[in-house]
Amino acid sequence: MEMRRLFGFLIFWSVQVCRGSELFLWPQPQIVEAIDKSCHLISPTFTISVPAGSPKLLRAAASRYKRQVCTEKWSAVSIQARISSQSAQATISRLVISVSDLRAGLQNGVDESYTLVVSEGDSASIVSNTTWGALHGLETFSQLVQFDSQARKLFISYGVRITDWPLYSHRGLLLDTSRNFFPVKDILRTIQALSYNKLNVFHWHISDSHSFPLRLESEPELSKKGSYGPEFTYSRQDVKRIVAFARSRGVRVVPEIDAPGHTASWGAAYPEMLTCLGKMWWDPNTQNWSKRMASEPGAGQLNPLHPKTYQVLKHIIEEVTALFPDSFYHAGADEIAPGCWNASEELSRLVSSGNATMGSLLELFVNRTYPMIASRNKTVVYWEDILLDAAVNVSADLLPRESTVIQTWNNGAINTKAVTSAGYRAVVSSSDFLYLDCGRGDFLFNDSRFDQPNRTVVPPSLSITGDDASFNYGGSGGSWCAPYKTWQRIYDFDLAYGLTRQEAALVIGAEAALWSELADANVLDGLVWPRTSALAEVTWSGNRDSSSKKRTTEAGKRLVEWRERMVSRGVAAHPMMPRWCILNHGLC
Ligand code: CP6
Repeated sequence: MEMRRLFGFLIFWSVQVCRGSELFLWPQPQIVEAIDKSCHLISPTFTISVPAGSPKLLRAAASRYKRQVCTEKWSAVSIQARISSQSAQATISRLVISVSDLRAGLQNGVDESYTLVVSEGDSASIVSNTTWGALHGLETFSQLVQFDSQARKLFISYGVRITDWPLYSHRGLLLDTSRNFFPVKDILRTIQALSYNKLNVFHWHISDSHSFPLRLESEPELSKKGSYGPEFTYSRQDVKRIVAFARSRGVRVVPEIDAPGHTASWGAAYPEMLTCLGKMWWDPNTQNWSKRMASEPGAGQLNPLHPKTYQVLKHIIEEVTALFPDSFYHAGADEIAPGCWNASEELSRLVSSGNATMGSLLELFVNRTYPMIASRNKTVVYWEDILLDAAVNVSADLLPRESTVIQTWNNGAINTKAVTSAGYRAVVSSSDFLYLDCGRGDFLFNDSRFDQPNRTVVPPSLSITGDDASFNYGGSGGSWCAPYKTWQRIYDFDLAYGLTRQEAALVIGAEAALWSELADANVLDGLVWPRTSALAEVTWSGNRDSSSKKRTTEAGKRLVEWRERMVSRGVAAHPMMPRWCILNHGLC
């Protein structure tokens, strides 16, 4: 009897260590303590319990994640990492969530931390301060689970304690729904995937020069005339659905109605409030035809002297700030074209007589519109151009630092330094690292050199890159911001490069951006994932290991598996290598 017990004990220990106990978490948590590296089964009666008095969204999340865990189909593809069906002995039958403050709202800076323990008996636990931290804990828990397809059993890596919190409070993705339309279901899938990656901001670049897809009660003409058609619009109901879906996944929706530039689409309803609508214009300053930006139909710019401008904006701001509960409202103000305001006789006369400058015209616009937004209790987000554009900018005195956030996009890290050294909070969207649309040459343009008689080969001289450079169809998707930003480049990016400690503290986070001149729902997932996952880790726990070395190679091994897991969850993420490479080496 004694012998049998001892024998059993030895067998127990010999199979206790979990083959392939490597964890494949994304983003990597801040602190992972692997206590005994064993693996357990998920019990067939597995349940997740939430605190009494939990909001509906936490109860819904618990049942969503229970289903996610119990129907998991993914397991590590790498042979070395694959889990062994022999090694599990005990089961996990419960995940218990406790939250100290169930009422904390979803907003910038809310506590998102959590502690996840899977090492005590048959019960795992998540302890967090807020609902939002608990959601992250659930996601991490689900990533500990794998399915052994041979044994047909669910395994969980056991013996881990994870203590986790985000490095940056603002971690997002911009999606442009003006150049091409994205159906609601694709937006919902994207938001779902944001939450898988612990990203917490969906920056919705709703309108631009090409189309105005948002149906507003107070301004129905804008989308009626300015959208691509009724089937290419978002109703108020659509917006509410998107906002509620996002909130239940810990994702904020920040709306952007870009103005005063990038507004040609408004002109379909109200041509009188725009300058330089729908045509190229002669810029007397540069003595040249103005450049069209971002494949614009003519950028279109709101006339800061026209009363209609403020009447329409008042309606838009009132309705949009009410429709979107988030405390951030993005007001745009990027790429204001002096030539477009000069195209108006009234404006150019004012400027040439010395009674106005481009900057003072913008100040006029900001003085009228900023209070409309701030009075609705919103933090106003602007593109960096409002302060840094040499030709058209406003004096910093105009923008209160406590209620303004500046989103940078030019000049690598330099403009982030300019903005934060001026005392503003910054969201970093450097086009050199975070623009997902760059470096693809598929933009349709006319080039008669393709149509030569007897043309049978593509001579090396017909360089698409060279043509791209000479064709002015704007940045997005074309060569202007080439090359294509690889996941490695994104992962390698140091958001606060060259900043003092004080400046760096003003960087609240970053956003990857998908401008949609060359993107629609057909290619959405592949352009966004897994590259935005790279940013997710950079903003959640950083791109360095504990000895401050960049951890790109290690991250790559996890990211390859994370890409597979995202695909198994219905996100059509771009492949990173041939499956052969994942199977045999983990890397090729
Ligand atoms: N649209 C708007 C765009 C861009 C910006 N604003 C853009 C500019 C340059 C590149 C990519 C995108 N298409 N409204 C700049 C913030 Cl390379």
